[in-house]
Parts: sequence; structure tokens; C-alpha cells
Amino acid sequence: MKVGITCYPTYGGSGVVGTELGMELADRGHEVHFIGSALPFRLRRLDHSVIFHEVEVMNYPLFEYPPYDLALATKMGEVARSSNLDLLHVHYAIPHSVSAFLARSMMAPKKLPFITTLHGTDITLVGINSSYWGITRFAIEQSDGITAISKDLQKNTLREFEIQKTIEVIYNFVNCQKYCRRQNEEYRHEFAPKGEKILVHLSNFRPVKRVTDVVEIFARVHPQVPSKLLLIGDGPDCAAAETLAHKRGIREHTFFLGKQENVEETLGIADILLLPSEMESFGLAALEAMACETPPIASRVGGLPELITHGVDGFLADVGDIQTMAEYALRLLQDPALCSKVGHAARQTAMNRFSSSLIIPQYEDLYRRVVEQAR
Ligand code: GMT
Repeated sequence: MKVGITCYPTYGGSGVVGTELGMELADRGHEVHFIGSALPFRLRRLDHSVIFHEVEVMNYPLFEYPPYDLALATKMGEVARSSNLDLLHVHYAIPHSVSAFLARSMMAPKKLPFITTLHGTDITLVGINSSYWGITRFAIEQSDGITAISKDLQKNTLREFEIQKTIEVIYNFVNCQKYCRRQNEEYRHEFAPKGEKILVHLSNFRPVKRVTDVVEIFARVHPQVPSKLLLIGDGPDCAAAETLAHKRGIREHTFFLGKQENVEETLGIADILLLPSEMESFGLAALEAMACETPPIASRVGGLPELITHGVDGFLADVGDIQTMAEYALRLLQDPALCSKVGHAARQTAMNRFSSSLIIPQYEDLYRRVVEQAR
């Protein structure tokens, strides 16, 4: 099929899912057209079956806010026409599904169905804001197919937006061949030259991620177990995390790695992942760590309990309960046999329930149904 994908190109889970999905689809013989403001940051290939179309937004002194969503809709229509797209698949409702709705309307009577995948904050934070509620609900209702990345998000969306249509749950996925344990002693040595344990966190450092909790947990672990903390990503709370690390006297044991393209290399050498988020509709970072046999310690919130079975393939604690999270971290780090057992179980969960080979066919099936229905 010929699929147009739009996602945020910046650092964020929905952009990662949209990008990885596009690459997986191309591997399976589809032609994928990314349409967006910039090249998605994890897009590692551009060739005859993965094509990028840049949306250029014309600015004008009259515009206080350049209308990106209109430029995107125009581009979607152009690409659909020139490349004969079968459908559009947009990730994150705002404003992508509104642009897709406009593009579909402009293309009539030619059919250009669109699918909206809801990721989390487009519903739980931004979409429910009164400035966006009405248009978000409209665009979701207008979608030819709607998916949510967890049952929790499906339930929240149905409740908050009183949606009458079916919202299918298609879980996030991980490529278990690419994401696996790494025996890269040289890389590990860069951070932990004396064989210290490695804790890792991966996010966009937004307040919802509670990155300062990560530092607080590490501040409780470090005195008991020689260890290092690796922080992957960047965002508004990066400075606060660094200040706190100074205050707690652990700055020299904390590495701020910034945005990274190949996160699997770092996740694959870590001992545990910390994800103490306020809200997480799925928790892709936890899944990627699990595929690498790195047990996650996360908040019992949103879709995380659908991914992590407490005490089996990771640990869950209440939001903000840094003491309990630190205790789970110590339990794992002080008992290598337990850590390895939980790590193996985590990999099994990733392979048996969330591997790309299981999830991508679910999207393909949805594409076929949506195109068929549009005809
Ligand atoms: O706020 C974020 O974490 C970014 C956001 C996004 O859309 O980029 O992440 C959401 O989508 C991810 C991919 O589906 C999920 O794994 C995250 O759990 C979800 N974030 C939240 O719900 C806070």
C-alpha cells in the first residue's frame, strides 16, 4: 500500500512510534511517505520506499501564529495526489487529524481515508483543554479509523470525548532484533569504569515525566550500591534535574546524554530503567528497556500496568513514591540473580506481546479494512 504518515518529528513517543511504524511498513513492502515539518529524528533510511515531504509554512507579518495545520493539509493533499496514496495515518490528534480531515475533504470525490492514532497527552492533557476539546472530538469522530495505544487511553478517550465510534487498541511495539541485551563492555566502561551498576532514564524531560524523582531515587540508591545514572533525552526539566543532582551530591555520578538516535545501545547496557511519570498512556521507554532485558521501575499509572506485571517483569509503585521505587531498585541491584530473572521475563513480555512482528500486521489489517470501507 501507499501510506502517508504524519507525526511530530521532535523528541517524543508518538514521533518514535510513527517513524518506527513507517520503517517497519517499508520493510514489509509498502511505500511510505512521511509528511511533516522536519525529518523525524529516528528516521534512519530514505530511499524509494521511504520518502520525506517537508511542509513549508509561509510566514507573513499579519500572522501572529503561522498556520502550520493548513500548510500540512495542503501538503497532504498534494502528496496524496502525486503519489496516489491509499490512506493517511496520523499520530497524535492535534492538529494532525484536523489537517488530515481537511486533506480528505479537498480530495473528494477521490477517496483519501485517514486513521488517527491517539498517543496520550493529545487526549489526557492538551485535548481536554477547552481551547482544543471541540476540534479534537470532531477530528477523532471524523477519522476513518481510530486507534489508541492502550486500553487505558481508549477508556479515557471514550469518557472524556463521548466518542460514538469504535476506538481499537493497537499497542505500541518494539523491534526485538534491534532492541536486545548488549555485551558492550567498552561502552559500559565509559560510564562505569569500576563495574558500578547503571540506572537509566529516557524521556523528553517534560514535567509529566517527573525527572527530579529519577534523581531523588538515584540519590537513595547511590550511597548503598556503587552506581551511575544515565539520563537520555532533553527538555524543560533538564536544568532542574541537574541542579538537584548537584544538591544531592551525585552530580559527578550522573551523565546527561542529551537526545540520542540509537537509544538501544544505552538501554542494552543498563541494569534498570526508572520511569516515575505522573502519567503515561503506554510508556514506550519501558517497553524498549524491557526488550533489552533491562527491568523497568515505573509508576502504577495509565497504561503502564498493561505493559508491566508487578514483581514479574518489572516493578510498579504509586506516583511520587520515590522511597518504594528506590527500594525496588536496591532489591534488583543487590540481587543479580533476581535482576537477571526479571530482565529475562521483561524480554519475554516484549517478544510475546509487543514485538513489531505481532503489532505491525494489526495496522496492516486496519489499513485494508479502512481502504475497503472507503471504496
Ligand atoms: O508526553 C509524552 O511523553 C510524549 C507523548 C508523545 O505523544 O510523543 O508520549 C505519549 O505517547 C507515547 C507513544 O505512544 C507513549 O509511550 C507515552 O506513554 C505517551 N505519554 C504520555 O501519556 C504522557
